[in-house]
Amino acid sequence: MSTITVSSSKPISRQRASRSNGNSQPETVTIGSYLATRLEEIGLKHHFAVAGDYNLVLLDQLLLNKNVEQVYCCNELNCGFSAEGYARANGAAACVVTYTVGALSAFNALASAYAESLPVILISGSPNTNDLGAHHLLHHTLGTYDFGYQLEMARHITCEAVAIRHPEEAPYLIDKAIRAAFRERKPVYIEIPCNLSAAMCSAPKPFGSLVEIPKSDPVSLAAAVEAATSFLAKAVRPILLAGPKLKAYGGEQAFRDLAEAVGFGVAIMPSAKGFFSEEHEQFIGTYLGAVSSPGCGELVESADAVLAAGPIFNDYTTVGWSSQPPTKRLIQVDPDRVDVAGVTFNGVYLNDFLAALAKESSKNPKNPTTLVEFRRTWVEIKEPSADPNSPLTRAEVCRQIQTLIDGHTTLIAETGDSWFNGFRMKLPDGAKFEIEMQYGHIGWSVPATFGYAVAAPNRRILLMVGDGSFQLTSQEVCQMVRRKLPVIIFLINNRGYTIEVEIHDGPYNNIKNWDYAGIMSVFNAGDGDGQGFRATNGKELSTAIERALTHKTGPTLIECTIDRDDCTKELMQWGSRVAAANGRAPQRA
Ligand code: DPX
Ligand code: MG
Repeated sequence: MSTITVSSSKPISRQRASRSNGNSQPETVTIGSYLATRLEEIGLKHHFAVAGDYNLVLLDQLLLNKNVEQVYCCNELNCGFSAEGYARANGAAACVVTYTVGALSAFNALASAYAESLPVILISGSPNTNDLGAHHLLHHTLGTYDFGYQLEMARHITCEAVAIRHPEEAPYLIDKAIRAAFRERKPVYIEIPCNLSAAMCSAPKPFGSLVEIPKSDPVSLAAAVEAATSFLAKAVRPILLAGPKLKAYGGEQAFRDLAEAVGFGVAIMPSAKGFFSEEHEQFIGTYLGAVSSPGCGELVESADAVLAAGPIFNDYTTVGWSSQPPTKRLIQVDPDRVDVAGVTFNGVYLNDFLAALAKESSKNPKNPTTLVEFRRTWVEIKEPSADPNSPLTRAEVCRQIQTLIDGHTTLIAETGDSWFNGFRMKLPDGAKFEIEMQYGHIGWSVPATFGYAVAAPNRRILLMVGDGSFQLTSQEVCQMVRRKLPVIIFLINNRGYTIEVEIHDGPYNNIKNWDYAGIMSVFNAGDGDGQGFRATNGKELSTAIERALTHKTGPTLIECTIDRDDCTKELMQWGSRVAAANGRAPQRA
């Protein structure tokens, strides 16, 4: 079982103690101070915030803890996505917003954290407890006497939602929510009335260890391992498939151990890119049905056994339902259950199962059949470099970005053709890849990149984002300027929603052009040091990249202008299949 042990040895600022036990440890602290201590203890060095009168006292209280820095965002949607990005780099995150006008915007990002299995803690200020039962109408609400709707809404997009209504309950409810976030790898919601943030509650007691994932039922685990072992032993051409849930549920190392124990070829799903080394000798590529990387799709689809660890088989990842592995050939390992050819074993956790199966499999001979076949058929495809003075193409942009990716790089790919460009990139060991493929909210990547960069300032952070996506959340680039983060943004300006063009075209896919390179001077506004460049050919792009690499005091945005129809062939094929799935006739009764 993997655990996070919470440190209690670090100096922790506890404020406004009313009583002391004589050991300089206060017996009571403010609720805001209690929360700050817990955020520090779970490993946060920052939390994200947008101010509003329902959370101002809470923000004051959080500021008193000098070990967790308050980081500001332009709006609450971005604040939530910044926390989501921070959680990707740091393991968990928190953001603080005001009631309804703020929280309802943050909910969209919280739903993303749910879909993407990230423990994000959303804290919302809320009305004064004196008003709750007093038949008072309050600002920032629906203009009714109902103050419970926000909590109710939060319940649908979190694994735990709590509202503090009395100081005595605060320690219990805060700890309950935080533990749930770590246990379930999902977001949680904590509501704190504006008059309780500085109210006193019991001081934090040691947190001990945060149990990430509960222990499997031993009988069920043994039965699942036995069934899987005999299923795989009978297979002639078995394959392993790494899925996007592998990382969140702590299974990366066990998956690698399993791969090495069985010797099969190993494919990854696109949003599991980076979860299994692309330099490993068993790596056979990215599986995305008909648009898989060369040589990979055929092998996965002809395999007689596929063990998929933490997969998400949705309409996008199955390319419009054209490539879901059939149940009778599939072992599907989910976070808390395992299905072996349609037989379900419950109470079995992903990391336990993979570790136990690796141990058991190491007793049997390896089966490298799919790996041998891959090596026999695989041909490396190299993108040739373009004439530096001819108009910029998508392929040339990707070729140049690839040269920047080393073991300290994180590549973040926004929804759009950036997905497919990202899938094609080769990741050396140590490089990371971030994508929001289950939720797919365009605009996610700009604030998520900001949050990621706050958490990981020493990585080289590259963002590939389309023009349409950028228009949703572009303000957050100003926070990169404010904090002098040397993120490099490749803004692919193809004058529209090209992915939608490939699914179903119409006038709604054309967007207003912006001066994207020029936007940086708006954000610099006299005291910032961001750089903006426009590249219309390969030479201009390489010059802009050179300047970006030496610039350490702010972000660089490189607007890459390409033709509206210049997209990957994968997007075209994928788009037509997704369109066919969307266009199916209604079922008859
Ligand atoms: C939409 C998408 O310019 O990328 O490469 O040109 O497609 P490409 P852009 O960023 O355009 C993105 C656009 C409009 N999706 O093609 S993917 C629908 C959509 C969504 N999320 C939200 N609204 C609409 N995914 C919040
Ligand atoms: Mg576009």
